[in-house]
Amino acid sequence: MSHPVDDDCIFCKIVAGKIPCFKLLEDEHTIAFMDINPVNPGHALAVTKGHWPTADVIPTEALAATAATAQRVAKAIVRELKPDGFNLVQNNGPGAGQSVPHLHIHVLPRHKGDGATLNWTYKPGNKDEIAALCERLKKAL
Ligand code: DGP
Repeated sequence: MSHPVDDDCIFCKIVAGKIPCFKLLEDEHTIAFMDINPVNPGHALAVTKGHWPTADVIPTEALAATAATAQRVAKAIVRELKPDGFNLVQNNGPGAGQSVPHLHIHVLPRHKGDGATLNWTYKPGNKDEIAALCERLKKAL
C-alpha cells in the first residue's frame, strides 16, 4: 500500500520527520504521537502515514492499521496511567470538529468528573425517524 502525501499537511510533515513530535511508536502504515493540545494528560494520536482525510475515503487496510495502533496505545495508557477509562475519538470533516484533515484516532484517557466533553449531548430520538434512516442506510451499504 502506497502512502499519498500532502506537502501542506502538518501530520504528513510529522510522518516525514520534517517537524518534531513526541513519538510513541511507528510501524509500516502508522505512527502514534502525543497530542500537542492534550484534553487530559496522556492524550495521544494514532495516525495513518498516508494522507487520507477521513474514514470514508481511507483504504480499509489503512484504517484497520490505524485502529490497531490506537488499541496498542490504549493498552499502554491503561497499564501505565490507570485512567478510569478512555475514549477513542475520530473526527471526520470540519462539521464534526476535525481540525487536521489527515485521518487520526484520538486516544483520550478519562477520569471520573474530569469535565471533558465530546461534542454532543443525549436526547431521546424519534423511533420512526430512526427506523426510516436505518432502512435508507441499509440500502446504501
Ligand atoms: P482533530 O480536531 O480531531 O482534527 O484533532 C487534531 C489534533 O491534533 C488536535 O487535538 C491537536 C493536534 N495537533 C495539531 N497540530 C499538532 C502538531 O503539530 N503536533 C501534535 N503532536 N499534535 C497536533
